[in-house]
Parts: sequence; C-alpha cells; structure tokens
Amino acid sequence: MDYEALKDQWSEVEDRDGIRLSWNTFPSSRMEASRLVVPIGALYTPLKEKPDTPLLQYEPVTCKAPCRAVLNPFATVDTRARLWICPFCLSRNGLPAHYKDITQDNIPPELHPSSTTIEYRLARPAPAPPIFVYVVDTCQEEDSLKALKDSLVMSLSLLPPNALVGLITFGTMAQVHELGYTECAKSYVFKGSKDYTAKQVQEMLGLSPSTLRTNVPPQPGRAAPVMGPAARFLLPVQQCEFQLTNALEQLQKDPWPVANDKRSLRCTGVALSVAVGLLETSFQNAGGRVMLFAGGPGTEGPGLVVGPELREPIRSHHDIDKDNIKYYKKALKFYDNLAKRVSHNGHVVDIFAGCLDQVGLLEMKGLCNSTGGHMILTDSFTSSQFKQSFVRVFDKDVNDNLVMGFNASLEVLTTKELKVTGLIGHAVSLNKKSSSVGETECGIGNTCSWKMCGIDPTASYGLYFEIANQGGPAQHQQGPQKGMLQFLTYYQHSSGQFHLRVTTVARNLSGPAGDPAIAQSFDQEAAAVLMSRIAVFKAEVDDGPDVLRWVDRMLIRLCSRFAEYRKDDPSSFRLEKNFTLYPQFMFHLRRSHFLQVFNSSPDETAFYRHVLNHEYVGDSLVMIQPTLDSYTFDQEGSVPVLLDSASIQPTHILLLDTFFQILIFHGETMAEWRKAGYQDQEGYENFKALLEQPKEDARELVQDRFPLPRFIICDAGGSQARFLLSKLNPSTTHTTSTYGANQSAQTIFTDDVSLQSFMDHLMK
Ligand SMILES: *C1O[C@H](CO)[C@@H](O)[C@H](O)[C@H]1NC(C)=O
Ligand SMILES: *[C@@H]1O[C@H](CO)[C@@H](O)[C@H](O)[C@H]1NC(C)=O
Ligand SMILES: *[C@@H]1O[C@H](CO)[C@@H](O)[C@H](O)[C@H]1NC(C)=O
Ligand SMILES: *[C@@H]1O[C@H](CO)[C@@H](O)[C@H](O)[C@H]1NC(C)=O
Ligand SMILES: *[C@@H]1O[C@H](CO)[C@@H](O)[C@H](O)[C@H]1NC(C)=O
Ligand SMILES: [Zn+2]
Repeated sequence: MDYEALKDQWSEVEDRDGIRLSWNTFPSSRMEASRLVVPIGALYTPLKEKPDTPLLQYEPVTCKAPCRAVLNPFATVDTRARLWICPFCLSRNGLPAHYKDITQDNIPPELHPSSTTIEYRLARPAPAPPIFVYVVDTCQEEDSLKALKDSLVMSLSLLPPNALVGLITFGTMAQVHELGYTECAKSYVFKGSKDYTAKQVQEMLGLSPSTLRTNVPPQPGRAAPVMGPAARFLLPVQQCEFQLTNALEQLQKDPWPVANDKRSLRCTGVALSVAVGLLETSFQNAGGRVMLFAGGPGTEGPGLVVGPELREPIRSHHDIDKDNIKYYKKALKFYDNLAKRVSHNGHVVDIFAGCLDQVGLLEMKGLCNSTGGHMILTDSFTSSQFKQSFVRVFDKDVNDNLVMGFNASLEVLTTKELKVTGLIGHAVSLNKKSSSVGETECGIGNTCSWKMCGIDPTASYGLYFEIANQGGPAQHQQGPQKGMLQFLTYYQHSSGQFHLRVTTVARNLSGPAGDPAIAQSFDQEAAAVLMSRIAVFKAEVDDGPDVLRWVDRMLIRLCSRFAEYRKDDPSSFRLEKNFTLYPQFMFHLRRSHFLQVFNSSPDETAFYRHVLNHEYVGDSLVMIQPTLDSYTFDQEGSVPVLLDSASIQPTHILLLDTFFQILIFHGETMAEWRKAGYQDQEGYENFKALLEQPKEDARELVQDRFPLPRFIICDAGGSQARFLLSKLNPSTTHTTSTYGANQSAQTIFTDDVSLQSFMDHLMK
C-alpha cells in the first residue's frame, strides 16, 4: 500500500476508534522496539463523538478476574460450545445464558467486526446530578464584572434543571452564598489572609461529618438525595435560579479601598480551598466542577502569587530561571496540595482568566491538569473570546445532554507482548498494578488505570507502550500474530447514568528482525504529537536546553535509522515519504512557544501546554506547525504556502492559523489599496471579494474551536505583524553563516536557524 492509502486508512481508524498510533505494526522484540527511537504510542480520544454507534443498554460481558477484558470482535467464539476465548489472556469463558441463540449469522453487536469501539449504558446511576460551583472574583472594573455577571446568569439556562449550583465570591475576603436562605441575601465570610484547613472550612459551613452522620445512607440503585447541610449552599438550578440570579446581579466591585500604588487584595487561594471543601464532605465522587473566574492575580493569603505593591512585578520566566521568586514555590505547593484533594474527591477545576496581566495560571495549573479542567486565558471578561469559549463549555448533544463526562477512569489492557509505560494528558494515576504494566515509565506510569475527574469529547490522552519480549520474535504459528490493546473508559454521563466506552485495537506484530513492515507503518503525524507531549512533559521538570537537546538527539537517531545516506556525504541524504514531514514538525516544535518560553509569560506557557495536552492529532499539529494560506488575484480560493518569510508578498493576503491565534495579514500593496478604499469603488469588486475571502475562511476555522482563538487583522509593516513574523521560518532574514563553525553536538541548532540549515545539519 502506498503512503497516501495508508494515511486514509489511519484516518478511518481515527474516525471510528478515536485513536492514532505512532507505529501501526508492533515490533516483536524489545531490541527492535528500542531501535525505532520513537516509542510505540497511541493518541486516544475516548469520548470522540460517534453519532452512529449504538448505545448498548446492557452490562458488558467480561472475562474472568483478574483479566476483566470486555468481549470484543477479536474474541474467538465457539457458538456450539457456548464459549468465548479471551484474546488477552486466552482464558475460556462461558457465554451468558441470554446469548444462547447466537449463531455465525446472528451475533450480538459487540462481536461485530466494526464494533472495535462500542459504548454501554450501565445500570449504575450517578450518585448526584452534576454540580457547578461558580467562584467569582469581584476585584474588577465595573464593565468587566458586569460582562461576567451577564455570562454567568445566562449560563444558568444552559444547565440541566436538576444540576446543583453554588456561588462563592471573593476579593479581600471570600464569601459562600447561602442560596437556600430566601428571606434575604446571606453569606458565610472567610478571612482572605487565613489558611483554613479542610476541617475548619467544613465546621464554619456547618458541614462537619458529625452533622452528616444523621443522614440516611444512599440506597443502592437510587440516586442519593441531596445531602442536608450542603443543600443550604448547593441547590438544583430550577429551585434557586431566582435567588442566584439576584445574588449575581447584586454583586458589587470589592468594596475595600485600593491605593494607587497597590493591587487589589484578592484571596484566590482561600476562595478555591473553600470551594473544594464545600464539595468534599457531601459530594465525594459525585461529578462536579469548580469554575474559577479570575480577574487578576492572588495577592492575599495562601496561594498568593504576587504582593500587593504595584512596584513589585509578577514573576517572569527569567525570574524563575534565576530563582528570584518570592512566592512561587509556596504558592505551587499550596495549589498542588489542593489539586491532590480535589482530584481525589473526583471534582473538576476550570480556570477562566479575564485579565491583561497574569493571574497565576502557572501556580494553579495543577488544579486543571490533574482534574481534566479547562484553562481559558483571555484579556477580559468583556471579550468575545471569553464569552464564546465559556458558552462552549455547556455544549449539548442531540439528546440535550451536556457533552461533559465526570469521575471517569481509563484502564488499559494489553496482550502479553505489550506493556503500558504511562499516560501524558490531564489525569492522575489510580495506582493500579496489573500484568499490563511495563517496567519503564513515560509520563504518569506504574499503573494501568488513570482517573479523569472531567472528560469531554475532544479530550485526548497520549499513551505509551513498551515491548515485553526480551528474546527474538515470537514463533509464528499461523501467519503473523497480533498485538492487542483494550481501552476501558468508565464515566458518569450527564444524563445521570454511568457509561462504559470500549475500544479494542489489534495490530500485526512484526516478523523477524528488520521487517520492513514496521517502517511502512510509521504515522509521522501521530508520532510528532506523541513526541511533543513527551518533550513538554520533560520541559515541566528539566531545563529548556536539555529538552531541546533531547528533541535533537531523538531526531538524529530516527533519521540515522531510517534515512538512506552515504557516510560523510550529506547530499546523499534521502528520507522516504512517510518520514519527510517528521523533521519539519520537530523543527517547528523546537521553535514553538511550547519549548521556547522567553517570549511568553509563565501564564501563557502554562496555558499553551495545557491545551496541547488536551487535543487530538490534527489540532495539535496546527499548534506545533501553524498553517499558512495565501490569497491573491487570478487564483481560485487559497493556496497553502510555506511558513517562510518568502511567503510574504506585496500583492498577497495571508491567513495564519496557530490554533491560539487566527491572523489575516495584508501584503504592502494590498494594505495600501485597502487604506485608499479601492474595495468600495466601482470596478474593484474582485478586490473587495478578495479581502472578504480570508475572513470567511477564518470564520470557518473558528467554528468549533475551543477555546476561541484570538483574531488579528494586520498589515505589512504594522506592529501586529510581529505575530506572523514570529512564526515564520527566517529563510530570508537571517544569515546562515555563523552556522556550521562549531561541530559540538550541543550547539548544532542555534535558536533561530532556518529550516534549510536545520535540515542541512540534520543530514550531516
Ligand atoms: C516508509 O519508509 C520506510 C523506511 O524508509 C520504507 O521502507 C517504506 O517503504 C516506506 N513506506 C511507504 C509506504 O512509503
Ligand atoms: C468515581 O471514581 C472513583 C475512582 O475511579 C471510584 O472509586 C468511584 O466508585 C466513582 N464514583 C462512583 C459514584 O462510581
Ligand atoms: C501539572 O501541573 C503540575 C504543577 O502544578 C506539574 O508538576 C505537572 O508536571 C503538570 N502535569 C502535566 C502533565 O503537565
Ligand atoms: C497483517 O498481516 C496480514 C497477514 O500477513 C496481512 O495480510 C495484512 O496486510 C497485515 N496488515 C497490515 C496493516 O500490515
Ligand atoms: C564550540 O562550542 C563549545 C561549547 O559552546 C565551545 O566551548 C568551543 O570553544 C566552540 N568551538 C569553536 C571552534 O568555536
Ligand atoms: Zn481475559
């Protein structure tokens, strides 16, 4: 099969199973696997929307313990003996009684060859309806507070009527609003400067376990009633909408005076720990989201990220690099501890920042990355970027259910040849050991099961594998053997039932050493994204230059393994089509804001990395290597052009998509004509149409993008054009002469070399 046909095949698999693998033939020995350089990995989107898949309304048939694999199309079924043989552990299992009528032509849906992904609706009900706690910063200018209040009031109509909602507001102090008290507005006040323990929060709110013990235990098979004391703060939206709307509408800017040389006192840390504590006692393991709306940095109490003095700037990457950081480590520790608690409790934390300045995403990111929460960074709550992204959180499916899952777990099973080494994505380890767990660790490892408090249809996880066989290839019985993986995702569906999504993957194991089938099966796009996740994971702990060197080393090793070349003759270097794009992705990855942090704020870096760790292959590639399209006269539509400064032409318009930004750039002549108003003159209709085209295409691009990108329109020579220039390969701007003088491996790639010299050096 040629490369294009293979690509089509992988894209079909992605549509059906939500999965892309770096290698689609598995090496059959450990030695062979290590020679591949890029690990065996899968980018998996468990809840990928699949409107055509039937939802099975019964419990799955599973293999005996400890295997517990779910019956799937690769099982061998003996209809006469009413047995099935599990392809994972080779055990024989009896078919359940109600499968007695199955024959070769009459098989249940889960055995159908196309059912490599299937979903069950389980009998187990959710313990409570979904819970939403809004945590609202009131230290804001009137207009932005007003915009935020409007968005929040509007969101109440997007929640299922039985969803429980609560409101916490904060500034100098934090207040929990007692929505159950209808006589007048009433709230419980927490001091902003105090580090409350979980117990103190619960006692102050009257939620201590002793008061809860009087509650009736939840009955099996029935959703537990809303717990007594917490019902004062968390009520079904249909019941408290009036009260809550009033409370929101009456919110005032924090009344505490702020001197001209001071920042507002903002106790973000206390507000979050109160929110976590509120859900902790009464709603452990019930699906819920804490949604923080931060209008500025925490400046007071535990978790403060900058002092209140304005002359003291908030930490930058340089400060962190030089260890010149007063609050960073303490704040990080505070939020990481909170993150442990909240992920243990099964709740999600989303952070919406509406501020030109940093709010402390860097310190708080553990709250989102360990709970599957969203992180949305915008300049202001008045921006459409915030408003539209916020609405998208409440997207619904065709049955009017929110498309968000809660309290999810993902478990991976492997056949004996493969072992899972870890996961990179928004999850925490469930520390489950099994025969599928590998010896090495990549990302969050030493487990075969992970917990995602929040999961959505685009949430994608990088999973990494190793080969168990020490020796040579397994003896071939009949033809090549298959290596198999099964992914089991349990989650609380917002309809109120638990669901189980099962994806089973089988791929050929390679033959004897040097089998060309492995190289042919290389999916360079999936590989680039899986490697990017590893690089970003490393960048969280290692020094920047070390990570870049690692990226380079891996690329050089991959090329020396798969390229054809004669020693000492760079011009003989040749890569097969299925490998040519990979070095370009790595070139752009090294230059990207995922690894080059000094042009971004620490909050921006945290945000970019967070989003990369959430997306599937296609969107991740756009983030790594932005797309650039060119428009001009006498040309049908747009033409993709190289991300290269040579693509800037006076009579062209460019459309750049970096995923986070969409930018339209008018070349010099185009900008002059537009400023002169030609588009409004008779006889220049085609110019007018040309100006419109990229805008229309941009609208198409943002249609289902989350978070909504920043939209920029700029002209050649304008200041905003720097956003474009920073993404372009400097082929025509930089000299390439300094390059090549130094042969030491560490300096092979300087910071801003062109793709051509990058490739030249790679060849050497
Ligand atoms: C992919 O690259 C490998 C190694 O260079 C080569 O053996 C194989 O034929 C290529 N496959 C395709 C489909 O281009
Ligand atoms: C939530 O997830 C945890 C960990 O996976 C699990 O132990 C618990 O049973 C789940 N909650 C419910 C109500 O199923
Ligand atoms: C999540 O955030 C914590 C810091 O709060 C960091 O140590 C960890 O590496 C992050 N995880 C990922 C996968 O980025
Ligand atoms: C797997 O092996 C079978 C049997 O040799 C072969 O027919 C098939 O094409 C292989 N599949 C792939 C994707 O290489
Ligand atoms: C090459 O780079 C190394 C490390 O930066 C430096 O110590 C050495 O002097 C350089 N050599 C030349 C020939 O420039
Ligand atoms: Zn089994």
